[in-house]
Amino acid sequence: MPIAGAPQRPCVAPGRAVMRPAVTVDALLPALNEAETLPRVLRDLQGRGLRRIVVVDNGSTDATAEVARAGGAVVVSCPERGYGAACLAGLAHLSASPPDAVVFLDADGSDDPDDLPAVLGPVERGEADLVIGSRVSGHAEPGALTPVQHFGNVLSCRLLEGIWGVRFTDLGPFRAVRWSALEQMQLADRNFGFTVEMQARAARLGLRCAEVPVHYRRRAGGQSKVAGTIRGSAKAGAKILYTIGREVVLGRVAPRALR
Ligand SMILES: Nc1nc2c(ncn2[C@@H]2O[C@H](COP(=O)(O)OP(=O)(O)O)[C@@H](O)[C@H]2O)c(=O)[nH]1
Ligand SMILES: [Mg+2]
Repeated sequence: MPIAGAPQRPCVAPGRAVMRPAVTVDALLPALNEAETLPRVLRDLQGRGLRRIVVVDNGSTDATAEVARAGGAVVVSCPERGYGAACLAGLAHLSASPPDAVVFLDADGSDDPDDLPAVLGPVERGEADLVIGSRVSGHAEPGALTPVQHFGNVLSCRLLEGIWGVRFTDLGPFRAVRWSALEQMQLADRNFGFTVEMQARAARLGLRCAEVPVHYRRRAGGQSKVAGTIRGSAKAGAKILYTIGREVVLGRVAPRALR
């Protein structure tokens, strides 16, 4: 069932066999020093029916902001480093005129915009509040996901399933979420825990979760800040486990509205 008030008939963008989303969708890309990869990512996102493409410049020291503007994106500045801080700054910006749904993806060229219709599909059809693009059930280019990421995914997803009975195979960055679900979730994690916080809270609140397979490529240039370094992986892993644990505790003690 389409979202109330949204145009119900999808149309096709000229020159591209991609459906225009039947709901208003804004894209949000956190970006820290991604000037090398952003032009292509933004080019590939054009003509796909997105209302706005928002790049959150996360204190970059390169030309990320300029490149993003030149590529047609709205640039939001968030000097406080952290993936979650960047995402939250982007959401705060969107809240002035919220879309029906937000699609998150990385600025490093790893996610494939051709997968956008698949990721948005369940939200558009009114079947899901949160859709995760799974790099595990989809196709990850050799080397795009490290063994540590594979292990972390399996562990986290087993925990999510064991605790809340919701089955995911990945904590991937390419995801679509309904605005009303974001309002309910009140996400707050300011760094590596943001993606898992979203999944754990959606599961805990009984929101409708879905997963679709997506492609995942090695980053197209620039430098990895998380999975590509031992320090980044260790910090992310610890934060992910902490976030799941905290969500369990919150489920027991949070006010009824958040339970
Ligand atoms: N790790 C990290 N990523 C950030 C931050 N701010 C924005 N990002 C963006 O988040 C995305 C994921 O980061 P990336 O370095 O590709 O992580 P990896 O794929 O795990 O190696 C990229 O688009 C980054 O530019 C930040 O403070 N830390
Ligand atoms: Mg990456």
